[in-house]
Formats: sequence, C-alpha cells, structure tokens
Amino acid sequence: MSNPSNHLPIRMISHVVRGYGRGSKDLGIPTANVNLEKGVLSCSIVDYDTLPTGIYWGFARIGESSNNGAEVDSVLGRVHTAAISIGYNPTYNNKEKTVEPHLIADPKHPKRHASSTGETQFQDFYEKKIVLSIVGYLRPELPFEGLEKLVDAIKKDIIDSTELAKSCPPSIEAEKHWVADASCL
Ligand code: ADP
Ligand code: RBF
Ligand code: MG
Repeated sequence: MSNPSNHLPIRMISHVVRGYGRGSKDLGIPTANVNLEKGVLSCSIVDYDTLPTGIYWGFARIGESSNNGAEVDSVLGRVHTAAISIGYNPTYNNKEKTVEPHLIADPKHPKRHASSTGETQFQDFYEKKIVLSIVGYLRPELPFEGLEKLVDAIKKDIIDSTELAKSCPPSIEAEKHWVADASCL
C-alpha cells in the first residue's frame, strides 16, 4: 500500500452508527463508528476501499458547532482530539472496514477517567453528525494476542495523540478550525 501519510488530511462528515458494541464492553474504550455507507463528504478520498488502514490521530466534532451554547460537560459541538482506527480490527478479524475515533476528553472533564490515559465514556451520541479530520499516521493496525495487549496499545495511541495535538504546525491547526467550522447541513 502507498504511504498512508500521502493521503492526509482526510476530512469526513457523516453519522455515528452502531458497531458490535465491543469498544466499551470488551475494552473500556468506546469508539464512534463512522457511517461509510451514505452521506459522507471527503476532501481527499473518494473511494472508501482505498482508505488506507492504520491507526491515526486527528480532530472530531459531534453535532452542530457550539462554542458557548452547549453545557460545559457536553461532548456535543466541541472539537476533540481523537485517536482513530481505520481498518478491519485484525484482533477480531472484521469483514467490514470501519473508521472509528475515540474522542479524548478535556483533562478537566468530570467524566474523564482517572487513569494516566484519560480514556472517557461520554453519553451516547449514536445517529448524530460527526465531522472528522484525520491528520497524522501513528502505526499499522495489528493482530494482538489478548485484549490486554490491545488495550495497552490503544492507551498509548491516546497518549501519543494528546501529545501531538499540543503543538501543531499551522497546516494541522487549520484542520482543527475546519472541524470547528464545517457545516453539517
Ligand atoms: P459500537 O461498536 O456501537 O461503536 P462502542 O462500545 O465502540 O460501540 O461505543 C461507541 C459509542 O459510545 C459511540 O457511538 C458513542 O455514542 C459513545 N461514546 C461515548 N464516549 C465516547 C468517546 N469518548 N469516543 C467515542 N464514542 C464514545
Ligand atoms: N484493533 C485491532 O485489532 N488492532 C489494533 O491495532 C487496533 N488499534 C486501535 C487503536 C485505536 C486508537 C483505536 C481507537 C482502536 C483500535 N483498534 C484496533 C480497534 C478496536 O479493536 C475496536 O475499536 C474495538 O474492537 C471496538 O470496535
Ligand atoms: Mg465503536
């Protein structure tokens, strides 16, 4: 496959759909599965079969943009840093390709888990609009032996994504603004 970084950034607007429900239950790390079937706008990838598999980081927003209207604790309307999986979850051998971001809570968010990673379970937001920009490649998706190793790897991805988001060059800062401002209509 070609270098995944050549495809970035990947911008998407779609809906959050249900997956197998394993993220929260098996791993304690929910992922918002992006509907690839319909209603997707993408600036750089037209054919989803060519979406390069791998683990990435980027920015995500759920629902209409809101800088001041939403409650402080709400996941809705804000730009979150995200750790994102694109592919077939080889630990589980999925047949369908998924795009699944885990949205990382603000360090002060009351629901943020007290672990060093801070993986967080917000309220459910199935069927809401999702705006996503995938900006950086972290690693290939891997078949792990046992869920504990998979969870450890995802936690490291969350830490790496958080660190990378702290000091963005202007081109990546621009993606954050695109996620904040893109119209969901
Ligand atoms: P599924 O297999 O249906 O995607 P998950 O166990 O991965 O199930 O849970 C995903 C759902 O949990 C999301 O669609 C969203 O509604 C909710 N959710 C809560 N917190 C988060 C978060 N931090 N990141 C992503 N989704 C979250
Ligand atoms: N699944 C894998 O099988 N291998 C991986 O290397 C892998 N890495 C992931 C990294 C991140 C940041 C996230 C959010 C998910 C990753 N997953 C991976 C997907 C995980 O298996 C999936 O989210 C759950 O099975 C719930 O659908
Ligand atoms: Mg999921």
